[in-house]
Order: sequence, then structure tokens, then C-alpha cells
Amino acid sequence: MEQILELSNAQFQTVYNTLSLALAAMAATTIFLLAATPRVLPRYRLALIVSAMVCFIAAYHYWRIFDSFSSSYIAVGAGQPGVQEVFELVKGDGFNEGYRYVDWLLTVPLLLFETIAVLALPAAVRRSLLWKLIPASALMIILGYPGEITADLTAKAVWGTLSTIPFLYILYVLFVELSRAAKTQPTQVGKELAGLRWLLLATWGVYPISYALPMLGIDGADSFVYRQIGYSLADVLAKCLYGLLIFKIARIKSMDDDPAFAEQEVKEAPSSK
Ligand code: RET
Repeated sequence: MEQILELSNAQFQTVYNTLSLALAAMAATTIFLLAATPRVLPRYRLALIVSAMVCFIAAYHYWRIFDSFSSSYIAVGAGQPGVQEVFELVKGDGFNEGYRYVDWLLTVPLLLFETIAVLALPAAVRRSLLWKLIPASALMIILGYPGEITADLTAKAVWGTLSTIPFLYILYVLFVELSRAAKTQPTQVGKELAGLRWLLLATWGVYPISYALPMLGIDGADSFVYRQIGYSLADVLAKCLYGLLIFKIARIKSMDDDPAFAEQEVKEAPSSK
């Protein structure tokens, strides 16, 4: 893995704070989603629980990533007149980028699962979609990993291209096949689902771009910092914001399925007191 030997103070602080922000967002969303399960019908709770699991797994990995990052660099030159403070890589294991891939290997299939679960589709349709999406997502992450940890740009391009094949297949299944299956959904859900898919496309697209920065001529410490920001912010949107949208869909569907539940939920709102 290409290790960055030196970061400026600003670069170190930027990565440090971004990782910290992601950790806080993941932990808070986990609590929110678990606490929100009674606000949807039991048939939609699995989707919320899986979404909370995704955020929990990510919170754990961000804690490990944060820990790995903050112990990999040491401040030198602080307080010495005329010397700029910088952060140098401590000799040893270095910063472990592998945690991200372990995280994605677990969370990406779960994210796809929660997307399908919230739609409460007929069992046969659900099974067929999951059989396509889950193996493809695992393949995408596994093929991307060797390219992430190499400093050789040709190898990076080859693995990146291989990983893009299952990535495009997932988009095809979500945009073409899922659209067909989702025709039976209430109109409001159809709209939310369209939003969900666009969020997915916009955030998932950030990962290959962040990965490809060294091939686009941005290298060294800058590439490292942009990649950490790209991956972290995309993770917050793809897991936390996505989870909140799943909650919204589950709630709309709950109200739509059961008027008595809708009535009770509305009565609880302070505005109707
Ligand atoms: C890699 C390697 C280069 C090619 C492609 C990639 C795609 C990664 C994606 C990751 C999504 C992660 C998510 C995590 C949130 O839980 C592996 C960077 C296409 C799409 C959604």
C-alpha cells in the first residue's frame, strides 16, 4: 500500500476531523434507526434494523480507521522557531486502508438487502433480485481491493476496470429490473424510490472517482486527503442519509397499508392536540 510519509498540519487535521465526523454520524444514525422501528409496521422493521446494522458496522470501522490514522502520524517540529509543524508517518504498520474494504464487504450487500426489503415485494421477485445484487456487490469490492493497495498505476487500472463490471451490472439491475418490479408500489413510494436510486447513483459514483484520483494525475498527499474525504462523505450519505430515506419509505408504506396505524400516528402529532 502506498503510504504517505508526510502530511501538512492542515492535511492531517482535515482527515482527522472528517473521520471523526463520519464516526459520529454513523453512531447517531444507528441509535435513531433502532429507536424509530415502532414508527413503522412490523413488516418494514427488518429494513430499518438492517440499516441500523450497516451504520453500526461502519461506526465500528470508523473507530478503527480513526485510531489507525491518529496513531500512524506524529507531529514534528511543533513549537520550534522557524520550523513548520508537519505530521510524519510513524515507522510500523502504517495507516490501514483495509478496514474500508472489510466494511464495504459487509455493508454493501446489506444496503442492497435493505433496499429490497423495504419494498415488501413478492418473495420470488425479492429472491431473484437479491441473487443478482449480492454476489455482484461482493465481487465489486473484492476486485477493487488489490487495486486500492497497489502503488502501480497499471495494476490499479486493471483491477479498477474489473471491479467496474459488477458495479455497472448492479446499476443495471437497480435501474432496469427493479423499476419493473416497483411498478406495483403506491405513487408516493414510487417517487421516494426514484430519489433513493438517484442518491445511490450519486454517492456510489464517488467511490470509483476517489479511487481513480492517482490515475487522473492527482497524487501524493493531496490524492490521499481527497480520497479520505471522498470515501468518508460518500459513506455518510450512502449509509446514514440512505437509511433515513429507507425509514421515510417504510413510514409512507406503513400508513398506506394500514389506515388505523396512520390514524394513530397522526393523532400522536402535537399539531393535532
Ligand atoms: C471500487 C474500485 C474501483 C471501481 C469501483 C469501486 C466501487 C466501489 C463502490 C463502493 C460502494 C461502497 C458503499 C459503501 C457504503 O456502505 C471498489 C472503489 C466501481 C461502489 C456504498
